[in-house]
Amino acid sequence: MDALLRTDPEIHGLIEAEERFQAESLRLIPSENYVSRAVLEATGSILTNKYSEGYPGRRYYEGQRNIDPLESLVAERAKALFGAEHANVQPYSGSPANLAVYFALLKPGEKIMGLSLPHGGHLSHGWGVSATGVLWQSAPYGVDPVTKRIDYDAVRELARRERPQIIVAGATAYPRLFDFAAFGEIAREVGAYFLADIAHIAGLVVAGVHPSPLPHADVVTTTTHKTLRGPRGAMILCRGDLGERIDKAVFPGLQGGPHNHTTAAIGVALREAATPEFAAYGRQIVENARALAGEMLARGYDVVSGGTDNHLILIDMTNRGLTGKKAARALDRAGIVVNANTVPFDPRKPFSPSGIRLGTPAITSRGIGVGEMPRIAAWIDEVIRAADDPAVQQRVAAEVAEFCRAFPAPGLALRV
Ligand code: DSN
Repeated sequence: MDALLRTDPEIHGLIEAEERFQAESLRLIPSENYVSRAVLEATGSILTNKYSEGYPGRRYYEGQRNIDPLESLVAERAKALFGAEHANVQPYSGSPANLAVYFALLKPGEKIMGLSLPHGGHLSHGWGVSATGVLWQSAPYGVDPVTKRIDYDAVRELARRERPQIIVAGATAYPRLFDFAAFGEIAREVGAYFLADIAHIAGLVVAGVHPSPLPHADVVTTTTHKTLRGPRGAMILCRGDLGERIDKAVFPGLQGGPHNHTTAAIGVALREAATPEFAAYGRQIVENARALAGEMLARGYDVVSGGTDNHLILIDMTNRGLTGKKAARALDRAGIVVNANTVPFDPRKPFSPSGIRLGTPAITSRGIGVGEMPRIAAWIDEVIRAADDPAVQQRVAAEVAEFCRAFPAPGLALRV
């Protein structure tokens, strides 16, 4: 980054410091990852210079001789990888992608039925403070109070009563598999569209370790930067007959020009994801998460739903006598990066909730395996027990940095 260093040493310094932090810390936020150098190169390419409002062959600006084939190639890769009839690769990120789906398929004031935010759903699934909960009515479903899993009979009953126009299956903090076939049946029974938001699990779907929502869903949205290990962006996959409505909702409905550098980087990530190595990576994410959940359970932690089927683990800290925020802050000081998270039926507010959320996609990208999970769990436990002890946090941070040296993260230029 020589030019950056010469032009703007302040920004250069912050990026370099962040790179060192990413290299030397255990990144356990389940929505984060380390992209490859190839993805970074495409993201940082000259494609950022070009405007391309419209779609391949139907643009509002000239000079699309390279952009049209690029966008078509990436959309074809998306369709092939997920088995979709239509793909739109222009959404800027996950929330705009979901907004575009509602804008395409619902009239204002119609009803969205998604997983409630404190039970693991996403803001953009109709939650009140999101535009999706302001412009449309919302009838959220939750998880079962005992099992902390989705009760499909309860979802069916709610759908029959509420008659939503769209049912959303997807989550940011649900550690169990989604039964997409069941959601599809319920949606068809009540005459609703079925949207599967697979932002968190797209890489697991590609790897075959989570069932695919296709062909049960009418529309599938995903971000591209979580388990899929691409740049910050999103895609909408849908039935062929809905393609035109979805495309119109993205542009001109909600967005201007697509971010072509991101589109290219999504293409690179899709190519990487179509390899046997990526399938092995997806399997390892889940094995690591299961092993880490088992280690935390063995240390007496209240792992929500008793374990995990995917890449994430939700832990209720109430029985440890501290809030999720306090635990997450102590871990951060020790070089272990997680986020505080609500747990189902949380009596606390989202900014200072009862739980923490951990995930294994990023550490798995470093080649960290099941054999290392006892050590990671022991560090987490030690720091949480010493949440008020900076000396313990500093010592663990040094140990974590040393450990990370043995597992270089993909994409980082810096070798520590
Ligand atoms: N912010 C994402 C996550 O962390 O799960 C969801 O949008």
